[in-house]
Amino acid sequence: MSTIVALSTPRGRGALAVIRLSGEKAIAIAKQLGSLDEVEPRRATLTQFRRPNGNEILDQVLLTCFTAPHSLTGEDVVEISCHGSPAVVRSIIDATLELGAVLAGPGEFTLRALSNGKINLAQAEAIRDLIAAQTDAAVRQASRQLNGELSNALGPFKEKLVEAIVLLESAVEFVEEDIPSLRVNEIDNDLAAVSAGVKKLSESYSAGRLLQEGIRVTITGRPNVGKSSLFNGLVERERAIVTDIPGTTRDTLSEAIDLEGIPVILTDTAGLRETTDGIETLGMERTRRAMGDSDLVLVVLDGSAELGPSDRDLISQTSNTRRLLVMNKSDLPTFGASSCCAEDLQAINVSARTGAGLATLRNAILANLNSNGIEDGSLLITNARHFDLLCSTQRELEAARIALREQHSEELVLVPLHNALRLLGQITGETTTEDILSEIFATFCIGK
Ligand SMILES: Nc1nc2c(ncn2[C@@H]2O[C@H](COP(=O)(O)OP(=O)(O)OP(=O)(O)O)[C@@H](O)[C@H]2O)c(=O)[nH]1
Ligand SMILES: [Mg+2]
Repeated sequence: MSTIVALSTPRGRGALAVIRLSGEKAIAIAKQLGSLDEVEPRRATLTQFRRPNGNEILDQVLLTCFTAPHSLTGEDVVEISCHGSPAVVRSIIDATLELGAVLAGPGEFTLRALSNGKINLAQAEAIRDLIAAQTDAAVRQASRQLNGELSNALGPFKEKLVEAIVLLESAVEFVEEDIPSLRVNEIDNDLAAVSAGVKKLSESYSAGRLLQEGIRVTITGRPNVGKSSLFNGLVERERAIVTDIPGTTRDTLSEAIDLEGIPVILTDTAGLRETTDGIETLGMERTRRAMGDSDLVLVVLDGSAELGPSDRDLISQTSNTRRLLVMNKSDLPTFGASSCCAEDLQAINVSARTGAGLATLRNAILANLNSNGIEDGSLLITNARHFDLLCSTQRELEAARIALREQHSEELVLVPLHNALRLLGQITGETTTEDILSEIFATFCIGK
């Protein structure tokens, strides 16, 4: 197996950078660059790295070596903390390449940890998710999965499946002994319990997906209703330009906010109205695109003015979209509180100017997003691949139960049960093919 090298900290300038080597030659390369006879494993060693051919000093570095199998990858691993200049990093990596290392591919360190049995596939994916996590709640879920909670949750399901398979397989071998009906009920009950457990886990994906991907919320409305003011209120800083001139916002503007642990990408948009202005028209096209791409639309209305035709158009255009109506400028005298109520539209009253009603609006956004389970401490499925596998597992289990109840031959029950077991195994990687593995690891970053 080759010796791989990569920068493990972000690119760019910093006080320090960490370069990682893994493989047979890792320790020999470090010793040669540091002119060291020996390095003690798991102890930090301060040394000067020199160019392999020549005496030029590359940097003063801190080395930590881990010998196989007691390392992240299960191979010999060296971590080099050097000064965080891109030029220093490049010259050290070049020097390791000269001494026989090769550049690591995306996720190759984690892949090696996986092949050496240090972690399972669900944990490898949790490492990627942990690195990508944007909020505390997302970090907590990824850490739980990294600790093996998902694999532990699947363990009892697999055991029950194996038990059922063993019973049925033995019945196949002794053809003349039909499975007594008592046993059929017992197996069916076990399968029903597994199926319900798998279903419950897969249903947590609607909340888990929000954590992982974040949700897109777009603010829309006619010009001057206070969209940008509301945007600033929700992102809690003066991010967008606000003026009393209609048509101030020309382009979409997005910011990430944290709503009770859920990452939300909030987008302010150009106000929608009839116009002949070319730039404004282009901006409005972007508004429509943002609305189409979003999980939730906030339709902002001005409560201090009469609803105009553009307001009405927008209200009817968004009637089949996930939306919240927001009546802004509640600090001003309301223009016939009537206009919205008369039409029986439920709107949330806010004042972007005073901040009144923003807490209610935040809660309404969360309530709209089916975020149940994020904060109640349950394990969530956060990964689309796991979700698909759980859904397919459940389908196979139900097919097996039907075949069992309808007294089909044992083989017809066994095929879907074997499928279910294989699908569950794909989550943790026991039954995952090379193609799937390389597809998953292509989504990792280099150095992980
Ligand atoms: N009294 C009051 N004025 C507000 C409130 N929100 C916004 N405004 C004022 O309304 C005007 C328009 O606000 P913006 O936030 O720029 O409105 P917009 O919807 O982004 O407008 P465009 O970008 O032109 O589409 C500004 O003068 C704001 O100060 C509010 O809650 N109360
Ligand atoms: Mg604006």
